[in-house]
Amino acid sequence: MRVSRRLSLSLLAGISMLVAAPAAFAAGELPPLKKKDHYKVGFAQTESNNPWRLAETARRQAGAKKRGDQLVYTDAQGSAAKQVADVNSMIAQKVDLIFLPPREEKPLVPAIMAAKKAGIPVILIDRNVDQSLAKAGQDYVTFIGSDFVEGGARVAEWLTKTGNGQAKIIEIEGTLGSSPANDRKKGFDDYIKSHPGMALLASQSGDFARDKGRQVAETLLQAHPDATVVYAHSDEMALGAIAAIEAAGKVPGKDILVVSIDGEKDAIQAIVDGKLGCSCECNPRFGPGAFAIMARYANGETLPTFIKNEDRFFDATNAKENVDSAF
Ligand code: GYE
Repeated sequence: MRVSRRLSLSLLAGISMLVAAPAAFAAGELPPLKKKDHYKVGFAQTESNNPWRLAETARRQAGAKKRGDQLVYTDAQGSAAKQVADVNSMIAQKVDLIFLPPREEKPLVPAIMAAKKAGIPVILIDRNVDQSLAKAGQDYVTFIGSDFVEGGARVAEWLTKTGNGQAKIIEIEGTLGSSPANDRKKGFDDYIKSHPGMALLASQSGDFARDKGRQVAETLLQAHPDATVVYAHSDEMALGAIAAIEAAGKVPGKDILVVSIDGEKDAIQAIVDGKLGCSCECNPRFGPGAFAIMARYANGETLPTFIKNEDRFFDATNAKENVDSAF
């Protein structure tokens, strides 16, 4: 039998495609997740130095256990470079899917692309990436988390109302280049821009950590003795700032009003104690929910590009009854 040259060429091309591209999906299309009873799932945590991260990890472990899935867990210990290496090692271990909170918006993009190329779907949780470099629904499945712009704006609105539109503010930002830090700043700063009495004196990163927050607050309070407010992008940094205010011989809640985000137990207690003004919740307990979303994806459902967590808001009116249930 004589096979035409054209046909044999296209057969060859077909075979080489099969060899070169193990993933059976077109460029720009997401890798599918096969329906299985149990999965091997990667979870590449950013760091474990605060209650928010610990609560998130615990819930993800609980979610895996509930479904009988195997969880491949890594902790990047505050390094985006290690987190990239962690994702690459999960790819080499052929996990079925990766849950990833990208520590910063840009450095994790190549790791997301590598997973896609290997045919492993990625679900971003709690932090997002730069949308000009990687896109939900195209490069990764979806982003599950809080609306950080809204969170920053909610704190700004509470502060504006509480202070009758007057404040001299020091802002302690989260991890530089991370989506919650970028967006919490945007939401807050944009809101106060339309209120001329709300002045932003200085803004600096405290890396979402209590001790760094304390150090930054100490420096900025010294440089701006007229400050009346500290806005911290996380409760841990707010608690650090409260310590710095007290060390400077001032009274948090009286001389300087501190406001923040997360809703962790120590912060809600600080509201009860009158040291913290408010905290907009950022719920870390969405482990089981994320696994349910993974199952929907395996069922072939097209998911929205952003799956938003609903967050509460704590101040003196409701802190007491919420201390015990907080993380
Ligand atoms: O608010 C902060 C944590 O990425 C949304 O990271 C999360 C943030 C959270 O370290 O406290």
